[in-house]
Amino acid sequence: MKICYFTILILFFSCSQSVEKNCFTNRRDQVFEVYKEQKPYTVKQILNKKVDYLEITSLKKYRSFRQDSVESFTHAGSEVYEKMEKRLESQFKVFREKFSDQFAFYSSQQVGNVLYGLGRNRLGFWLLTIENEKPKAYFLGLSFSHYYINEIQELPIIKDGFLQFEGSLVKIVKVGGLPGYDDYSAMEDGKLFKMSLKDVTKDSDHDGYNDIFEKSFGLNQMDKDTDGDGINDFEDMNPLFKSEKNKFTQLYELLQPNNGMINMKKLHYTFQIYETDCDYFHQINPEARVLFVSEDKNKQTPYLRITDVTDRNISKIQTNDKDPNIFYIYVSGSGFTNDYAAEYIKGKWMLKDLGGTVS
Ligand SMILES: [Ca+2]
Ligand SMILES: [Ca+2]
Ligand SMILES: [Ca+2]
Repeated sequence: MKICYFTILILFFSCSQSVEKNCFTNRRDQVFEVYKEQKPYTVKQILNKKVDYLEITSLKKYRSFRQDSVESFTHAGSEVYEKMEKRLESQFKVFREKFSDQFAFYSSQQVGNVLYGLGRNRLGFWLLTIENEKPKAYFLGLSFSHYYINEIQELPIIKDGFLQFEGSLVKIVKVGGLPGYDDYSAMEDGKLFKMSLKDVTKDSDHDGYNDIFEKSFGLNQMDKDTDGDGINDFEDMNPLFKSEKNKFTQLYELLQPNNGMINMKKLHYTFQIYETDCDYFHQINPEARVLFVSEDKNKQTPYLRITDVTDRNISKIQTNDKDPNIFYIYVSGSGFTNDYAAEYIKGKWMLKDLGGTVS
């Protein structure tokens, strides 16, 4: 019995210690993890580490990355661009109605009574389907750090039970002096990315998210309810962690973006992704879907290790040596930080906006 008590005591101690370390600091320069730039993969590394359901072949005739990206993005206002916009608008009208603004839409194709499309959002590329008026999205697990898919494609996107996308192998080039701004450079053009529809649409636990999505973001693909809180992954606004209600979860909830009148519950494919190991942050009950990435590279999924899916972060809580009721906390995005002083008075947080910095 004594041993048992002792183990519990150690467990309790190490746990509360990690909350302290992962959630609090008394130094401004330690509130955020230090960003470490990674070396981009070579073509050989991309091919060696590619997911096994993906087949890559070379095309004889193709649109280069340069041609496709220049024509698609930089001619805004030109006649060609306007024609393309019009075409896209009518082509993707149905997708926009069914998926609202959750994706940028690419190619589409009707096969039998299923309408297929390719979508992209902050998380990556998705196969979209509309069948009997019902929209569904399946994550492809192709990191935009490595794969560029052409906006314009001559070949059909669905053929003989396979998805096929034309594109290039790319690397991200950080643009100096413009924080948070990435540019791409093609390493090899003329690729055909092929995956079977069977592999992509596989949803082993039938919770509404395909296996590739769950694996990529650390959800359990064999369990409908990853965090065991009684809410299925597809309906859970915070599917990775059980929500709790306490002083510090409330502080993190207050700092969530305001989505106005939009009902975020219906947007099953829109997530705010944060990189943090702080339990209080993990335990929030948010209005918009959240997913969390560990700060520790070794604990991240292979997909998240190579793909930067965060565009916003909330810092650790900075304590104040002189006044234990006052804390500082920082929200950061690409190129800006917003500073807040937070005071806990009679069970409620008073937030004071201290301004911020733009870098
Ligand atoms: Ca699933
Ligand atoms: Ca699941
Ligand atoms: Ca759940």
